Amino acid sequence: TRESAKMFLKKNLLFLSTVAAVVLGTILGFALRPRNLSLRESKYLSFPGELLMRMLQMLVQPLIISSLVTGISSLDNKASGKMGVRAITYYIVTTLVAVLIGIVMVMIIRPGKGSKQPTMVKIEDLEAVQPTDAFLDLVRNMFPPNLVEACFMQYKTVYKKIVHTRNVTVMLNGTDSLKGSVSNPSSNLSRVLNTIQETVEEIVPVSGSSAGVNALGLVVFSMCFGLVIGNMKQQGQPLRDLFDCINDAIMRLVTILVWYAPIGILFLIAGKIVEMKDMVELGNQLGMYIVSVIVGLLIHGLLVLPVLYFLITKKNPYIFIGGVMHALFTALGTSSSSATLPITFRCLEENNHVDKRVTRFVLPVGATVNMDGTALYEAVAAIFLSQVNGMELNITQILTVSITATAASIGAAGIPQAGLVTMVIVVTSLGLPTEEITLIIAVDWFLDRLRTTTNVLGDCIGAGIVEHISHRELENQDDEIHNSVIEE
Ligand code: DAS
Repeated sequence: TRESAKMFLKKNLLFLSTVAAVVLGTILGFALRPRNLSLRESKYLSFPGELLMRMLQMLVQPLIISSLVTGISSLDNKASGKMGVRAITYYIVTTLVAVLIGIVMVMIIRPGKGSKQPTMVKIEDLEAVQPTDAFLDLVRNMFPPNLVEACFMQYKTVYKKIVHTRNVTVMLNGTDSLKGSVSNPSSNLSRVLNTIQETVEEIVPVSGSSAGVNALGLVVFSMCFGLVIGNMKQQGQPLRDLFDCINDAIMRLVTILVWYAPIGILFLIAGKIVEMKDMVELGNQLGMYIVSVIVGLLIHGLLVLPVLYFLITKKNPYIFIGGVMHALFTALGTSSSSATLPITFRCLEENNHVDKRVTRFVLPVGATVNMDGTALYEAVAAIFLSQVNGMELNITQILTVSITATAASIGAAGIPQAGLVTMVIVVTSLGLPTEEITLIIAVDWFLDRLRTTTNVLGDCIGAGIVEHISHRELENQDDEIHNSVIEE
């Protein structure tokens, strides 16, 4: 037993340390809250976590390109075509199921019912930059910006506009008229509100689609390039070897980085919990809204996806999920599917032994377009906001929400709070004013973690299912390689 305990520890040390990081980060965060740290101090606290995010982001772009190009070019067109169709079918089916679960939950729990509780949205000014911030920026930018970074920068700039623009305390209370005190009396409330309104609208073209499109563009480019060099028989071999080698090199970098991840996650969570002082007094409405999202995500993640996995593969889904727990906790800590991608690869290939030709194809696409958690969340949030505004949705509007929530989740990039951004599409499709979204911003950082974890779980289950269905093509491919080696 001592031997087996040592083996267990060695095998799961990383996973256990990530769990410990989430727990300790939460404890540290709550221990520091009474200290009322300033915005800058909480930024310092989460700095090690931000470094982790940037190191992971630095790997994501080359990882998506090299894994997709290698994955697709290593399969013949027929096999990759079939695998692609299966993956896309899985994505659409599971995302629609997630949306339906979300709609049922929010229609049963009806969190938006009853009078609108006063909801305080507290937004603070960004304090002036200090030399120490400049130093931190220097360290931060040691990791080369890249396309994903470009999305982040655009996204961050606009994100700051919406969250840290004004020193505003806006009380949205029961009646339609907005009452509230604006800390700098010079600017009147409506001007501030339409500042929020225009920035909310602004963020859709900038970060919702651009981050989504950029990440999506990267995926589409890599798939086309992989298809082309897959068809360049002998001539393409050096390129195929090159990308294969880049992929292995990136995964070696991940192996090094993965030891730092728990430390980064600890400070990421602690920093977020300290910042949580913007948290609104949770009226029972918002409380029930959070319950609707969480119950929906749990049903989808712990029931629907495992049952689907079992029905198709006849294997125990919970053992499969056990193998990816490290990736799920990383998603919980970073609230970014694309930042978790390097660890998702490791978990599926090393713990669950999923064929690399499948993971390299399914995971990069999945992390960008397959977001069950986000789709469910957007359906719940949009319908919650309509309930808060006393709207009764008819079947057409319900269908509209299903379509727009699915589309918005595909458009969302795998970056923090992308789902909040693309939700503007769903809210607008219901004819609701977009500044309603300020109602749910304060709790979004928490729900983002949970929906991102569900997104990553959906990608993992998808890889397991696609591998199972495609095992015949993969075996044929192995035989062909085997025979050609014998011929040589
Ligand atoms: N945080 C996004 C992700 O990485 C999901 C979201 O914001 O909805 O999957």
